[in-house]
Amino acid sequence: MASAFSATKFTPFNPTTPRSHHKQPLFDPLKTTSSFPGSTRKLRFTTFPTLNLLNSHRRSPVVAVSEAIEEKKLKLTSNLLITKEEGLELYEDMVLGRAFEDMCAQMYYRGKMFGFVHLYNGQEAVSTGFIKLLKKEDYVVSTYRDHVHALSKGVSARAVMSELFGKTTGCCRGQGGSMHMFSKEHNVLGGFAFIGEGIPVATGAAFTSKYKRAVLKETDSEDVTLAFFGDGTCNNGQFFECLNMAALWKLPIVFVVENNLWAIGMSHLRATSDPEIWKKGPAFGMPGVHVDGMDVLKVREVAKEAIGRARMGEGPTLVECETYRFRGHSLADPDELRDPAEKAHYAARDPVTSLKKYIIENNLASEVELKAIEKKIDEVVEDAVEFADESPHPPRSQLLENVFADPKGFGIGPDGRYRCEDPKFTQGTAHV
Ligand SMILES: Cc1ncc(C[n+]2csc(CCOP(=O)(O)OP(=O)(O)O)c2C)c(N)n1
Ligand SMILES: [Mg+2]
Repeated sequence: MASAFSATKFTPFNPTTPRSHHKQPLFDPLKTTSSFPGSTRKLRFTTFPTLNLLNSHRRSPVVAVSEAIEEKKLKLTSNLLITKEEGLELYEDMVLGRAFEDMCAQMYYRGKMFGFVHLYNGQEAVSTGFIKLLKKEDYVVSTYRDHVHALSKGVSARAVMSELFGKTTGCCRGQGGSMHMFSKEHNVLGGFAFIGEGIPVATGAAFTSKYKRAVLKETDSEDVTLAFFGDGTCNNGQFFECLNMAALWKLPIVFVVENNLWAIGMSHLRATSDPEIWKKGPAFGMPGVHVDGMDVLKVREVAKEAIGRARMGEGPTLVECETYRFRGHSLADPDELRDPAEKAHYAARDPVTSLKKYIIENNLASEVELKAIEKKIDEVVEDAVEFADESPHPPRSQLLENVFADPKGFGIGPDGRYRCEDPKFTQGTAHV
């Protein structure tokens, strides 16, 4: 059976080969427009002649992951890629993600949450397709759009909602808020507000796993790390540095790009020299794959192989999931910038509705069974809101806990007092 990655084999561009030997015709910026895979938009190249000459070699075909899946379909006795149990698990997780975020919007506008809140509606197939394949010990690193990654990894709706409400029962005791979901128990290493900030953290986690296995000889250590981040973040230096390190040290990590085509109000096509992000994998010596991020089954197929590679010690993979966010960048964004036709194009490909249709059409489960899941999830989300609402606020003293800097610069002791106020501090005998 062909590997989902087989089409990504890296043929290095040889700068000594005369350009006329390359198969692609010379690129004429005035005549050519090319569409980004799946996008309703056309790429518009700027007309700098030198730049275009440089770029003329790079229009290789995008990996058609779907072909690998088609092939698998043919070889299976039934036409199904998933069992009933798997299908229902995926559906439940995606419905949870969607219902949770819709409830967040309501609670935000009712003044129950503070600061920025970035919702994940539309991107559920990525979180579910990847995270539901993980073991508890595996790591997940997210961005500020992190609620659903935490939920998929098993953090309870109560703990995530309470965190959003700023309550003590939240997964960070109410101190992190929407952009900083963290759970030691579930190895969710955080949402990160600065873009790209989570990628080195994820690379560090993967390095730990590799170090345990290769140096400390802990042979049972085969944990995998998933780093989720957006298209805009791929223009950030940390992305490139970490791809390099991960490939160099063959780290057990999957870089999952959630390409929703926008970075706040900046179109991906306007911001990136080569919009096909997956191509940056082979540039660093790792497979790069483009997958339809609105189709949970396709995401899952690619995720299985990438996670499997990482677990087997075969190194990192870069996966670009083409997806779309159904709401504004954050709940403070009126979302007036994006073209209604583009929104409609992706709305018609809603990943939750698509999976439901697939399950019913393939007789995996009945409408009644799926309705029962939706009802159950509604109750889970209602319960999370009630729980969060009734939970206590943290005490004011919590503000000074876990603070690594203080106005005087020497730290705060366990008694809550400035260490520099301890008379022993200047004698060098204080316990710091
Ligand atoms: C280092 C840094 N620079 C700028 C910002 C402001 N900022 C917040 S979100 C964002 C866009 C990120 O877009 P993308 O990576 O595509 O993620 P998406 O929001 O689409 O999920 C920017 C520039 C930031 N948070 N951190
Ligand atoms: Mg984006």
